[in-house]
Amino acid sequence: MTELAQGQYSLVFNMLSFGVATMFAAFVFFLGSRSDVGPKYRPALLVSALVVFIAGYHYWRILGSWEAAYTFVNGVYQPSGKPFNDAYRYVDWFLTVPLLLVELVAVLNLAKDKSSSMLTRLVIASALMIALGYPGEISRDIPARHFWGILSTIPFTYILYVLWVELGKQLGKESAKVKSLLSNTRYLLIATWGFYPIVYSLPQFGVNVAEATVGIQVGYSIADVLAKAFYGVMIYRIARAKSEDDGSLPKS
Ligand SMILES: *C/C=C(C)/C=C/C=C(C)/C=C/C1=C(C)CCCC1(C)C
Repeated sequence: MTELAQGQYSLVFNMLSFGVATMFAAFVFFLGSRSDVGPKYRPALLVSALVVFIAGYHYWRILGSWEAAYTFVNGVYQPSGKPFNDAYRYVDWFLTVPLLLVELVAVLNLAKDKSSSMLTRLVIASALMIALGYPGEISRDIPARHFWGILSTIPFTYILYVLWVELGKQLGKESAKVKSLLSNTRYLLIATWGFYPIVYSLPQFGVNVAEATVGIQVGYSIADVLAKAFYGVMIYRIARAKSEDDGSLPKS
């Protein structure tokens, strides 16, 4: 923990607060729009709602922990002595990352045997990725961050491989509209998920402690909003398009 300038402290505070607002707003949207899609696709929207609810709760707790960790003295934010709790974020990821993959597989509505084998592998790999990243995240020791970061990248690479290769095969079976939405969603997922290891590496790039602290909180918050709320909107659009294709769209 180190002293932060007023602007640095406030930037993190505002991003976390934006996180709370976006996640809860997305929760209301996903729940409310379930009736816009065919019954087969509703579970995917329910999972989207669950993800942003869990994230909204954790953002609320992270914001509280951030406030408690600093006191404003002589124009700067000094560490109050209470530790900032990084574990909320990792507990959040541990729950939401597998669920984000469930969302994607659920909206595709693949044959049962195919989807459950793919899901099991994706869920195990994502849990490993988060669990291996955590010891590095809470360490300010550079070699330790490298070590855990590299271990965590192994399951991460596997997830990208499954999404690219196995899901790629699925693309061919969809209508042009669904295909283009799915392809954009896949790019969104890869771009946003790829952002996390970069943010994680800020201390390794020699950024000073105050800037790394701010960069990590702001970077993860932006990535989370895109990877959870915005991604959920893409899942909703896929569900809409697929309902149109198979005629399961509710008549209005
Ligand atoms: C909603 C939260 C999401 C989508 C979080 C995703 C997190 C990752 C893809 C994290 C990956 C990491 C590595 C690949 C190596 C360094 C450690 C991590 C955990 C930051």
